[in-house]
Amino acid sequence: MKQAAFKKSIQELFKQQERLLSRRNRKSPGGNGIYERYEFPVLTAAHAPITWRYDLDQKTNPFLMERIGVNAAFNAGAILHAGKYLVVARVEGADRKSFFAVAESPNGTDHFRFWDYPILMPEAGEPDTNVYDMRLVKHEDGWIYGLFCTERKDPKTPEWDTSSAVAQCGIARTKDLKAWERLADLKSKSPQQRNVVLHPEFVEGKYAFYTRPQDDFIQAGKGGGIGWGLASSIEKAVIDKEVILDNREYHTIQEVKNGLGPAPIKTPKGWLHLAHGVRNTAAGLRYVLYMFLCELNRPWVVTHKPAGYFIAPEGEERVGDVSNVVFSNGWIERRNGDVFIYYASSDTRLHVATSSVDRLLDYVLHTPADPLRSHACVEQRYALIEKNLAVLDALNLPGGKRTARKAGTPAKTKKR
Ligand code: M1P
Repeated sequence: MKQAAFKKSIQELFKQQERLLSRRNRKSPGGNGIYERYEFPVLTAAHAPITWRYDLDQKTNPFLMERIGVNAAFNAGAILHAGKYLVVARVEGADRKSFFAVAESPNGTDHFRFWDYPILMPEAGEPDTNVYDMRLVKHEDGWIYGLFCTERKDPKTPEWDTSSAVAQCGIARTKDLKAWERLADLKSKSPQQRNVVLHPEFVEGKYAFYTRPQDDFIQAGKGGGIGWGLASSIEKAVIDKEVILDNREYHTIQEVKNGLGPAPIKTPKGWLHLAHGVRNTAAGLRYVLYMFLCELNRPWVVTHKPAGYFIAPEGEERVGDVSNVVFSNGWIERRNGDVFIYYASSDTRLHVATSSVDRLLDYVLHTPADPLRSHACVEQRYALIEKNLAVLDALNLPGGKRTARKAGTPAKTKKR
């Protein structure tokens, strides 16, 4: 290839990517009144800068090949910092290793662009094999913390077992999301820790953590869930005692496992939480998002929890590297009370959904809890139907109480 043609090919690469990066994202029509989805994902593998993937030197890459591919950009921590919407995405290379990278948007719903370099997270003690799923927290101590999963091969497994890993919680802190100080990994009594989140305020003068103290031993309905524990130090955080705040439970969306999403939002009614629940199906695990509310003064006490899922995979979200998954570890509360929820689908891409603290509180406070039995669920629905039919009558709208038939009641036939 002549030098001019090579240069033109580079320009074409940038031009094509620019179309994607500058694409406007609009709210999808419809919705359920709780939140709005958006037309396009906000971040994908194709958003990764050309300079991270291609060798642009004609001497060493005469065919202008992608040299270090990016496979996915998904599960992202999120923060509003210096007026910018920032997400710290889990970027996965073609080599399967994940790393963190900051992408910035002026409005939180589109025009996300990665910063020039991904984060070179310092290693602490034993090197991490893989790091992923950062939760960002502006703590009242003045630091921004990033808590993430650090995975290493399990040293106790026999040589033939090349997939068993030990997952623990890595902790790093920063003031600007550029310079990161790595602290010691969290120590707890659990052999595996994932989905660990730092509470934004001190509790009893200590750092408070949401944990997930369980093995990856999957057994429906047997203990485990989202935990809560305190540590005196953040530099060498040790949790001696964990209590379970939200259990796994038989025949619910979190039968197999659950884990907290982002750090909670403080509201006048309590700490608002977003989490993921996992159940097993014939097609494999299904990950959905759910919400709950905790007491302000005792953040480990759940006061309200709507039944079922808040967001489940829909349309193209259903398919990806790990299909039938939605996962969220980041949301942003704006000053006006809007909430931008960043959720990833099928371990492949990142989306946004928008709502507000008022709407989310209404959802959490007034959506009925899971009564845990089909019969009780139908009774719950009957109460809603009865109420609605009366409302339709009162409003003089069709479909009200006068014309309604209960299931199983034979239709009235005209006498001949
Ligand atoms: O593949 C789905 C998710 O699986 C793990 O989450 P959890 O530990 O809760 O099961 C993580 O690897 C997460 O990144 C991934 O999205």
